[in-house]
Amino acid sequence: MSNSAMCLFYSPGACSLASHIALEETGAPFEARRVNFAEAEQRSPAYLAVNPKGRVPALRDGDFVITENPAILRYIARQHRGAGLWPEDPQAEARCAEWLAWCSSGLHIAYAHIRRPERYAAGEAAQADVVARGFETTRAGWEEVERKLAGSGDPWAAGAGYSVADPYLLVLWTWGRGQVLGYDMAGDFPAWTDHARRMGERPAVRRALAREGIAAP
Ligand SMILES: N[C@@H](CCC(=O)N[C@@H](CS)C(=O)NCC(=O)O)C(=O)O
Repeated sequence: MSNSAMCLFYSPGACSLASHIALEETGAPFEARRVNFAEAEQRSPAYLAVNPKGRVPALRDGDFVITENPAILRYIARQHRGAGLWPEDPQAEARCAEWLAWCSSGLHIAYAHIRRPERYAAGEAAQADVVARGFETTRAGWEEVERKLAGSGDPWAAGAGYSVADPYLLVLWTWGRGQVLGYDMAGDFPAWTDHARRMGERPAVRRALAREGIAAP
């Protein structure tokens, strides 16, 4: 366990919400520092000195800075072992790691094709194509999450025990509910919505959602 309070750089509703929830789950004090996307603060020299990639989340723990949600989530869990956020059982651990990898490198990226097509294509027509494909791959990804959760019979993503995979799934659930995707989450993704509602019953989740101004599931 580190001595100083960790500092999370986040933007409301962004993928950093997963790390934010994980920090709340530890029960340890931490600082939540908002990065103002509306003012492009993620590209300001001060923030680039923290995370040269210009993205959130970033976590500062003393002199140590870590970026990338899966790494941050694991770091938080490992630094606060007592919170039980990282499974001990090898298969549950592998399942947790599988979710983290898929959330960040598959599902998040599918969504980014809709939100940030300029990252993936230059011309207007090509970007429109990227967006259209993004809608398809995102929907397919969301449906696959639903199938997995519906078929697992477990309350949490990695099995019987809660883990840092669960907050990540909640972030994506809120994106599904949001204006860009506008999915009928309860109707089309009922198992995922049950999971989101279980999440919403956790005091740590409610605190993080309240701080970010996001409605509970
Ligand atoms: N691979 C990174 C992605 C982080 C990321 O793209 N974060 C978005 C918010 S969800 C961001 O900071 N966007 C700022 C921008 O694109 O300017 C991770 O998993 O942490």
